[in-house]
Amino acid sequence: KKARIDKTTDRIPMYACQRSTPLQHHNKQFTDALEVLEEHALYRDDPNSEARALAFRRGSATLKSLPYKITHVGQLKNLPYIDSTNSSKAGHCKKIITEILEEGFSDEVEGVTNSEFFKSMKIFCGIFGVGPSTARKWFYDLNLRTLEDIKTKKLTLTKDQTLGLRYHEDLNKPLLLEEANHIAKLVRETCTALRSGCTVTVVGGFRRGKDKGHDLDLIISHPIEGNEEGMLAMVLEKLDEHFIYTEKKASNTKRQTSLESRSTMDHFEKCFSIFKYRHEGSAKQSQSNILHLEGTWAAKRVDLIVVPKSQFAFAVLGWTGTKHFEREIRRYVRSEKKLVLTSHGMYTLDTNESISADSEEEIFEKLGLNFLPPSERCC
Ligand code: TTP
Ligand code: MN
Ligand code: MN
Ligand code: MN
Repeated sequence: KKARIDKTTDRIPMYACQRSTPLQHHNKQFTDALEVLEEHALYRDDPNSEARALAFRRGSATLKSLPYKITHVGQLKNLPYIDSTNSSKAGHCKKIITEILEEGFSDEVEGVTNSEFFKSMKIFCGIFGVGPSTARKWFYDLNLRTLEDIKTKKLTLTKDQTLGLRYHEDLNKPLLLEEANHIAKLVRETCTALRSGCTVTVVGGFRRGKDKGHDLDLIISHPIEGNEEGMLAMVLEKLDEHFIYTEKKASNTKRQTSLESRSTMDHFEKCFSIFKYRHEGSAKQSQSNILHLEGTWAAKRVDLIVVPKSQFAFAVLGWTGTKHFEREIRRYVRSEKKLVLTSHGMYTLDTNESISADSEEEIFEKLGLNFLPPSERCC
């Protein structure tokens, strides 16, 4: 087995969904650098930036799946999206890795990291409700640079952005596993009390085994098809005092056809929310500190998604991520299997027939893929 791993000429599968990618890997120095360039590309607004970003992510994803550390340029030979004779984009990844191997750092990456544009865009996009296009307007049109600039300037903000600024400090602290488990438990107990048999499943980064994240993603479902209906409104009402903000998205029951599958957005009834997380022992703390009579709490992002049983396995797969894993498995399915995979189901590309599945394992099997547990989808 060891010999197989050390042979650099061995072919690494092209698609990230065909190989194991653990959370902890051996090439962080290189993948961090490539992901800075990916992030920078996503901040920019030229017609090629999406493709550029993807190329950096693909190169990074290849490195994350290697069971050894890259120590010399020769090991890059034949690596997908890094060593390719006919791709200048792969060449760019290779150039960066080579620079880091030879100099210990990459001039280009350092230049981007230290640029005013990158630093400001990172701050602005770190505000809940702000994306690259708003951030670019603030940077270029209004000449804003810092969080202070945003707070002091009388900007027209959306509801999201107003709250994003108000709770900026809280929302930019990572949500810890222990806190996520507390919130999940509360939502689960509330749901099952409202309707017996209701299930609440942790998806997103925490399902992949991360010990912190930027939010908590929860799928609400029920073993009897249809019994999940109405759960979102009920649980939000029951937990009203626990939420600072809830942004509800109505479900779009129109069946997603293969024609619409390009859109990565799904059609589930869901809610992007800000949760008022009360710290453990805060009541005790408040007694000893007269200034904090209400106890201490922090704003935390929680996503709730309501899913009918027949789509549950697909929704769990689609919401477990990473975003790159989802992109890769969908690309594999379309190109190699002539099927369409979404968070709602699986369909034949030509006749749009639905193919059902009751578990993630069954989906992988029907796609001719070896099963990857969530902890191996960290690409
Ligand atoms: P995120 O919560 O954005 O990311 P994450 O949980 O992987 O990482 P973090 O710890 O930073 O929160 O998204 C989780 C998954 O949900 C991701 O695979 C994409 C998917 N998703 C959808 O399918 N539809 C949506 O509308 C959104 C917002 C996410
Ligand atoms: Mn998440
Ligand atoms: Mn995220
Ligand atoms: Mn989320």
